[in-house]
Amino acid sequence: MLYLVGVGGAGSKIVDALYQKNVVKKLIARIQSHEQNPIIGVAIDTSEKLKTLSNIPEKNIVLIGKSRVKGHGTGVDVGLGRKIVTEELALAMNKLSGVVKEKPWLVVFFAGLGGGTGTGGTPVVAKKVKEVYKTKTLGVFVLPSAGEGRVYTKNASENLESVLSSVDGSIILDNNVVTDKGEDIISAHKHVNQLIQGFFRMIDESFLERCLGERTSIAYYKPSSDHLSIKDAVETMLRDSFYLKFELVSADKIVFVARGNLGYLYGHDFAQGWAQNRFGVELEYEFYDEPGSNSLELGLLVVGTKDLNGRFDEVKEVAGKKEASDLDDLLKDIDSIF
Ligand SMILES: Nc1nc2c(ncn2[C@@H]2O[C@H](COP(=O)(O)OP(=O)(O)OP(=O)(O)O)[C@@H](O)[C@H]2O)c(=O)[nH]1
Ligand SMILES: [Mg+2]
Repeated sequence: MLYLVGVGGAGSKIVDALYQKNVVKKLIARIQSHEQNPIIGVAIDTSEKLKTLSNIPEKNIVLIGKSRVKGHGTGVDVGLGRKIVTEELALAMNKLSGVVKEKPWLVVFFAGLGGGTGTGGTPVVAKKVKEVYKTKTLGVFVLPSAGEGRVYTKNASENLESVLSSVDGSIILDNNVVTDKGEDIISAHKHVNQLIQGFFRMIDESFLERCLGERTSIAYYKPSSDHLSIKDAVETMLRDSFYLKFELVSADKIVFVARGNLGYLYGHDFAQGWAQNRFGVELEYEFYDEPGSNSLELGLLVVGTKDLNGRFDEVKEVAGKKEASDLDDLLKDIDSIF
């Protein structure tokens, strides 16, 4: 049994996205199980926005902190997020135990970092889940964009280690990589969520185990051409759909994943030699052949990220400048009044 647990606004929306486009159904079809519900997604949040989710079954959502924040979220208060989740852990765990019929083989947490609920709450739930179910855990975490302001960056940077160390392995993506390309934050959310959705639609249970004990990031790409060199596909993904700054990655290994008609792909040995020369890493293949299919979906799992704090120094600087320039604008406005 596989559990997908979203904590906070971003985490809940991502789990909801996994219920869309049959992602969960496709995963279920691949999981060797005789159980009726081998995969279950749960969303936990302090915001009423939970109720606007349209794909996850209503019985799988848990609104917490009603008496403290009245369904409005914590307002980027990590301490409050931690406190509410700690106080109402039983409520969240009851929801889980109501749906957990047997020991899960893996629990995957999803959260955006920088807000209060996901950042403060995820380590609390993750530790409890490990304690109760004695199971392996993974986290899919999204870093905030500098444009969201200093508080998000500060919260994410100060709590990153506590979040990452609360799970056995992680997949890390960064909204800031998308906003740096000129997209606004809403479309950054969309791109990142679609990437996660696409990637989870392709893989199977054993693939997720590759992330245990590792800090990783992923890419996803559905090519339109039916004849594709693997090297070009890897380059395209690293350029266009890899949402962690590549300079911060010291890849130990890159896994190229493909599902569909593998006859469309060529250049296997060439791509491996190229990856060795270009990045000094092994390029591994994980192929899910669907002969006769007329589609192909591709992904990358990049294993090994450097200390991510460098990323925060840079983002803090941008966030600082942005706030300074907002202040400058304000001062100018005030000046012009007098
Ligand atoms: N990729 C992605 N990021 C999101 C999404 N929703 C919010 N985020 C980002 O996730 C980070 C944390 O925001 P939220 O998840 O809304 O915060 P929260 O955990 O609900 O915390 P509070 O509302 O402060 O209690 C921010 O950087 C948001 O931009 C989403 O659907 N997808
Ligand atoms: Mg929220």
